[in-house]
Amino acid sequence: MLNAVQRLDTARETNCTPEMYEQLYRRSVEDPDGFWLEQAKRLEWVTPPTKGGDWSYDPVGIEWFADGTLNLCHNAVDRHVEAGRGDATALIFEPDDPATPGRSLTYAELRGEVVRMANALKAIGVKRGDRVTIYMPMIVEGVLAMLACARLGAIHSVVFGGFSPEALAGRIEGCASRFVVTADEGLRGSKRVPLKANVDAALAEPDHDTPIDGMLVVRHTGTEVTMTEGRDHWYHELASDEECPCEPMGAEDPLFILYTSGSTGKPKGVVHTTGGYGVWTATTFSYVFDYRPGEVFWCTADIGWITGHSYIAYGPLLNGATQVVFEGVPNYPDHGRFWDVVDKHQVNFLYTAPTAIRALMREGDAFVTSRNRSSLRLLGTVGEPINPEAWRWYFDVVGEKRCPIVDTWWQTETGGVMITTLPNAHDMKPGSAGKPFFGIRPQLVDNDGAVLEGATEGNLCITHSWPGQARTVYGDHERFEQTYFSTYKGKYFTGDGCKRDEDGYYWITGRVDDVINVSGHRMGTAEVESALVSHAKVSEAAVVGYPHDIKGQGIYCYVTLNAGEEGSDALYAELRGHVRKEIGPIASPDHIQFTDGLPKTRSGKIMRRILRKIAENDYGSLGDTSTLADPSLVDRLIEGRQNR
Ligand code: 6R9
Repeated sequence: MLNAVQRLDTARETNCTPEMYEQLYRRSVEDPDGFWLEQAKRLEWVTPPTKGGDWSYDPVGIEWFADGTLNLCHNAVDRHVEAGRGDATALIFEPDDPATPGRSLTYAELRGEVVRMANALKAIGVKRGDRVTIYMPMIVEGVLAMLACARLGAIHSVVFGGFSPEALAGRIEGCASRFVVTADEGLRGSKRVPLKANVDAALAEPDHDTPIDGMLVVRHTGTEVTMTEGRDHWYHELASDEECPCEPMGAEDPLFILYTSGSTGKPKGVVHTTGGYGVWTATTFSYVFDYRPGEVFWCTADIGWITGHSYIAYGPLLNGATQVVFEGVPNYPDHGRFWDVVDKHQVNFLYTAPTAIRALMREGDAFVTSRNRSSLRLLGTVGEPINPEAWRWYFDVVGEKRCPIVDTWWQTETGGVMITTLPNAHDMKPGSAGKPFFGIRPQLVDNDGAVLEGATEGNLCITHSWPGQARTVYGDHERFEQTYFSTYKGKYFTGDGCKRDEDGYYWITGRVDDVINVSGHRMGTAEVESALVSHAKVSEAAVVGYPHDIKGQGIYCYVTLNAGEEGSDALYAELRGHVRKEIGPIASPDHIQFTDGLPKTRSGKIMRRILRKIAENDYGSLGDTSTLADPSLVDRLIEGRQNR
């Protein structure tokens, strides 16, 4: 099975043949500046750039197209209207409940709506350079808020609507954001998410000090919410149609901040800039999906994640594409919802996560085969490794063996797709992301940093910069340098393990650091640990990932309690609830094991390797436990695991 090659019987004419890929890739690494200045012409610049990349990984400083100026909202919206494509459909909104009416906006209408949102932002005082926190459901106004920030030159920081008030507060504070855009409530699988109430709770957090100058609230479900006089405003009351020109921005001016988890500490505010990110998302969207005018694209991600930024808000719109914006979930009203949406809107491209594919696969083929999917032309996955069984089901059942699959590996920090096959240019191998995108130079190194050649396995680094690369961590450049460029000096370290086969295909094996990937959501084990120890009864906690059939990885927690406390079912439930409250439902522990101690070295370091093996029920290969301060603990941990 491994390394099996999947070819398509019916390859259609493509924008990139195998020969073109080879030729373009070679050019992109031999003459990156020439190549990327050429690609930069996909965008309309106020001042076209004459400079390509100017970067160093030691010390770390990265610039692309530095002397160019442009506005990405203009490129995503106005430009298409000015070019006479105002009647083309931009967004098709599919609400959570299929019985409620949806909405569809042409590019001309989108322009009108973005202007209204930008004017409302202006009315609450937003100016160029301000940070605006967007905490929204998956509705059109979420995308509008992002584009409206870009129009004004404000920096958006979108926080996933599933995050708790505590997590939201940390992200508002982290970038001293004085403005918030939210909605009364969100809807997900008929459940209501109290977004406005969560913002109020976040702002009431004790460690929140940044004063909020203004909040826009979008009326979505119509539920009653508390509005604070002078601070909170209904969006529809401030929206207006006055002219609102696009602010010309320097290519290196920040476009957005997006918080993401790492192996240590609090989530980092990764910063992406205007020109490089714009060129990167426009170029990758065009090649990876081979999109043609009139086709319908659907990325099921939330705008709270990088995938929703790059392949909902920016990539498709920069290409003038038509796309579906979906508020709902794959299993509501039933497990056929994705395929209902595909048929209803004649979707040609479906871009989703392996966890969704595995969850739907488990429900059987009938939900799929009972729906017409003849419009589908290409399938994509992102977020975590896809196991070959799920890949096969996606290919055989969903795509009826007609649709190429692109398994796209990338990260919040990379801005857009980095490793993938290109449709029809490459054979596919189920489970392998494929080949590097143009300009990307992957390198595998061993733990000491020695470069590994040929077919091998190691830690995945990227040796040269690309336009879509994150430039810094907001307010903490040293942390940026430390996190990504210090493990292997002079290289960008991805945190992923990876194999390369004899055909030069890359197979991502998952994170090699203390980051876990639960249903495609990235989480630091340290974040879950600090949530657990913030509970009054908990003394210490260690959290590891373990293989989970649907989620990819599950969250396994080892917890020691304060003296006098006793583990019980009630406390188990209380701790789960506590973590959900501190971080959000995506961080719900799958297992909590109470233990009288954690395996530590004599110097006090927790031996996570052992905890991982025990969580995986793999006791045969615990490795050397002789350096443990208390070796007998291992047997007690195993016994505790078996009783779970
Ligand atoms: C886009 C996104 C990044 C981490 C990354 C890796 C995992 C993403 C993958 C994949 C295997 C793929 N990952 N795509 N692993 N195959 N096609 O997901 O960004 O949320 O920052 O997560 O996700 O481990 O390092 P982000």
